Amino acid sequence: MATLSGALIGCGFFAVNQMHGWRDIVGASIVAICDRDPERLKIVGDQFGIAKRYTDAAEMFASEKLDFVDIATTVVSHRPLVELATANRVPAICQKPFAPTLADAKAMVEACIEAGVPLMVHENFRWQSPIQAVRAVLDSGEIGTPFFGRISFRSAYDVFSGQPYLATGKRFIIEDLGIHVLDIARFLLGDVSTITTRTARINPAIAGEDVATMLMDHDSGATSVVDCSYATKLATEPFPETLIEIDGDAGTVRLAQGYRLTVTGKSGTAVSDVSPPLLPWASRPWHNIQESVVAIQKHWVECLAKGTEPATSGADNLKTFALVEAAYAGAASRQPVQIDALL
Ligand code: NAD
Ligand code: 89V
Repeated sequence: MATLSGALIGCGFFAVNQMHGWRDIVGASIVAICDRDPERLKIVGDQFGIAKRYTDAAEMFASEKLDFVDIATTVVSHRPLVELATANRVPAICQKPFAPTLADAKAMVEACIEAGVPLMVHENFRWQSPIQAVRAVLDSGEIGTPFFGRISFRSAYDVFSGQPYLATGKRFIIEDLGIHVLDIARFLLGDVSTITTRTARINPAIAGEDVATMLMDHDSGATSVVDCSYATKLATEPFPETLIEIDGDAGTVRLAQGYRLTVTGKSGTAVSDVSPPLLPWASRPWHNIQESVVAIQKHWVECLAKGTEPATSGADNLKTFALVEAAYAGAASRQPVQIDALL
């Protein structure tokens, strides 16, 4: 397979994981990087030995011959950068949250479809190996047809020291973390027709909500609860584990803290350890997320090679992003929100 030449835009906190990921992937390599902050450009360029460095993305597109671009900036720059990639006919990966608004996200998807440019949202949580293990149980038929799910992320981990912007936005946990958990709910139980949401801000030092509880109707007929909190102090801090309970008409699956998977179904009960591997460059407790970065990047390279649509394409992610918008609207109105009306 020919090696694809990629560029990364945004050399901040999370991009370091993406750069490690690219270094390990056969079939693609990062040949240029861009950050408007020269200090971040130098840190990441020196760490990963990338000589071609740009402070302006337009200049990079004009100077480099790229097979893809990996956009790892924060949300306000996503639409202009995806549009720049599209104008240059360069396939793009865009970090979550996809865009500041659903209208922006739709415009980005439209622009890429019109230009025939592949677009994937870096929605990596569903690629975590414990989440994939739950999906494999559902696919096996062992628990029958799911009728209930609880997808839960509760923690008191200090995310603000690594990502200070998370403390300042009017929107916090649904937009930043809930978006992943909502996507997992879609991945496991299918698309959603209605969402009802309650939020709270427990930490007085931040601007946005740090607790969200969402009740969803899935098109399959299943009901799910997605609950997220960064205000939950526990005996053993579970960050960044997503815990899962799914009940089917023939059994149950539980993904419990410590990556313990319990399946009770047609063949009895089986308990297994589905801990993610600790990659050589990874560090606990982030190794779960770090592993999923490599998995989604591999998926992108395979999709480009085969000409297939990524699982978390821009078009797919509109359905996850619509849940975020609907959750905020429903939290404000205290009314259920229909998803179809937004798409
Ligand atoms: P950050 O602020 O640490 O880094 C962003 C970098 O982008 C900064 O260095 C900034 O100078 C640069 N930048 C911004 N606009 C630019 C532009 N127009 N051109 C060039 N450079 C530009 O942010 P972060 O914490 O690394 O988060 C980046 C994105 O990754 C966010 O969207 C965040 O939600 C997402 N994120 C995803 C995960 C995940 O697991 N998928 C985890 C953490 C963060
Ligand atoms: O995955 C993320 O998007 C991160 C974190 C896990 C801290 O919420 O921002």
